[in-house]
Amino acid sequence: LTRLQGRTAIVTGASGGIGASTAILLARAGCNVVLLARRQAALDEVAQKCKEEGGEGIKVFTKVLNVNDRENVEELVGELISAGFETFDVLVNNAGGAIGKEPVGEIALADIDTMLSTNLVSMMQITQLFVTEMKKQDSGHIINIGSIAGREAYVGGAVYCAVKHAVRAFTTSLMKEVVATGIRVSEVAPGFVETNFSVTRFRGDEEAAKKVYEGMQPLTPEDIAEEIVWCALRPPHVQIAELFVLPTAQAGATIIARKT
Ligand code: 8X3
Repeated sequence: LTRLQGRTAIVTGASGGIGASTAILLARAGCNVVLLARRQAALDEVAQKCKEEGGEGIKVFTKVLNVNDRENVEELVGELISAGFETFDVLVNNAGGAIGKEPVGEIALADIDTMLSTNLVSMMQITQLFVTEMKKQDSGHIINIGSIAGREAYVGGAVYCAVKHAVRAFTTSLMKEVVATGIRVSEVAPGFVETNFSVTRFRGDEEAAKKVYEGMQPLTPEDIAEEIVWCALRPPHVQIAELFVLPTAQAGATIIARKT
């Protein structure tokens, strides 16, 4: 399929996990990629892979961006236009994550703030920037990464589940608002995917993170990247409104079949 050739995709949280895999697959599909993340070295590595996959024909642009740095985010569209990007075709809002598993009553305010601003406020800000451009074009595709946590609230996930439910609500409102335009809106909501997600959730405790996926086969970042790119590759009149993707051994946030 050549539908993404010569198009431009913006991916947040592109330095690792689902974001990095998605950027690489988009490049392979012939798409120009704009990679946003906090860590330059990791971004450079992903950019290199994108260039290898996409070849001479594609543009790869990286920008170190803390998505919570609101002024820098605001400048993004202007910078991309100066760098020669003419259209903004796909936006993958992937940046986000969970911090801690404390019960309500014991959650640090700083962690609440970080989860809200990373998963929600910055996603909303970036979406507003690009939906404005997409409306001018009367085309574009906004793909938000949701989660099983946006469908099912679980013990130890009060804030993360709340923000992912909010991501889902925001995505649905947006889809309804742009129904009369050529803009498509999708939510891709995975269950367990083995990335740095759990390491961050457990504040760097690799052992605790590993335990999450013990005795079961989680999804890989590539699995979800394939789904994201599949959504983007549908013809313009086809909108995958939502895609809920679980490992075969998972049937709910806490319904996991483990082989011991
Ligand atoms: C997915 C992570 O732990 O909610 O966002 O399944 S989890």
